[in-house]
Amino acid sequence: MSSFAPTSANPGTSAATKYDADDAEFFPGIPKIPFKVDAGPSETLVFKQYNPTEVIMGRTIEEWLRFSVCFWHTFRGTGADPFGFPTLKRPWDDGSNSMANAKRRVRAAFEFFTKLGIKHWTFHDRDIAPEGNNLAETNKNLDEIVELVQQLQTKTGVKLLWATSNLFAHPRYMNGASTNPDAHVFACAAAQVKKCMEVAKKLNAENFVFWGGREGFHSLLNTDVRSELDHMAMFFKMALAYKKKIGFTGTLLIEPKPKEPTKHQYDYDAMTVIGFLKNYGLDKDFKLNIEPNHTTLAGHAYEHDVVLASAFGLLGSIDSNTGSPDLGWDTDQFPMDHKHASHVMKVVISQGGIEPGGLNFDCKVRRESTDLRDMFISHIGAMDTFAKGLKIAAKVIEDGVMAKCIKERYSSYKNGIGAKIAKGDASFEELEKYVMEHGEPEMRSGQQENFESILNFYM
Ligand code: XLS
Ligand code: CA
Ligand code: CA
Repeated sequence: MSSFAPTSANPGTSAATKYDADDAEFFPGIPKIPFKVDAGPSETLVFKQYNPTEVIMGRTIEEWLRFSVCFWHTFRGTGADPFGFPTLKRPWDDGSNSMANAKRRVRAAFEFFTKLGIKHWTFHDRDIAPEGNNLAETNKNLDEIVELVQQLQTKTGVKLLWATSNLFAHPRYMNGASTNPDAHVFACAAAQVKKCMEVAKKLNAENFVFWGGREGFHSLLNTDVRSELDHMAMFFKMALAYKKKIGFTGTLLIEPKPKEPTKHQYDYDAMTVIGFLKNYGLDKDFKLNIEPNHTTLAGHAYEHDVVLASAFGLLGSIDSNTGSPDLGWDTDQFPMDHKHASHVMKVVISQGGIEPGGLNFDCKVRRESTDLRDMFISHIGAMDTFAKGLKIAAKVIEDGVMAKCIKERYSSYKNGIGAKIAKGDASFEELEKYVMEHGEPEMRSGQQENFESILNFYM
């Protein structure tokens, strides 16, 4: 998660005026990115794999992938880290919290989406508009920016994949939002989500995300975990009630993450969230937004939570990024690994697509990647990675070799005693009798290396 704070790359400058004109160009010299079949390795501003109109398994690549740019990293990220000042200087951004600056960022973003050919975007309420001195002022700021956003969405055809409320940056949320021990803070979070949901409806958002960065604890000593979880469930119930009341049709998504910024977060991983939703009777109305960088932080394989969420019919959307395998924190890097992408796309194809969700690039360029071109190159590289991952996954599925091996591995549940177990018709007594009669099972190889070799064939 990067800088949401108004730290500035070039504080105090007001040289941004040339970007205030309606027809200002923010990325001069960068064309609309084309697909080029025979591009060489150093041609970076072209797609080499992502041909949006190519049809794979009955759908265009664009329809399968539903890419989205996130506003926070790409248009609010400054490259600041706990040890160093901002490094990313965007010429239109004077670092101020002014409305004029907020508008320039939004207009720069829509030029970026259009040149990249990405049809979706995502934002936090507080990324796009500054907080005012009180809730009424803050809402007014948001309304003003949303007007502009609405015009730009209409003009460009770019849609809002999801909106979310930033319930973690403001000091009032230091002890949590819906899990805060102070009910007054809970009320602030509720008021904020209420407004953001109205905005989401106005902008035709296809989903609405909840990420609980401060919903958790640093110490069990001062924490009543059961009350906090009950309150969080209550919060989600109110959000659902309000969604229905205003007729917002987007899917509600919860995004798991085990830690960072809080030591322990309640939405630890996919199975924890699924258990929570089932416990509080929310599993019919919420799905999951899975971010693989969070999955690996939870100690699982990259694709683990995508697989688990999908297995329970709850995979709603994906924040397609990656961590660094040799680091233990949330680096939000652009995904560049074909094998990882193919694992994810295999799940997406198998569940019949990710719509109304998508693949949101919750990714930031490294603080050392300071050129404006790097913003494009990073997205292009990740889009090509997922396009290739899609093609690999489609081949794996169409060939059916792996599926056949898996089917064979579980074939004992297809008839006889196995079929009875699977149907729920068997009992312990009957199974004991079965073992008495049939003795020890045969050793059956798990064939992990065989599966790995088959997958490598398609890479
Ligand atoms: C932080 C999360 C966050 C959510 C949206 O780690 O990834 O960015 O996606 O609040
Ligand atoms: Ca993250
Ligand atoms: Ca995310």
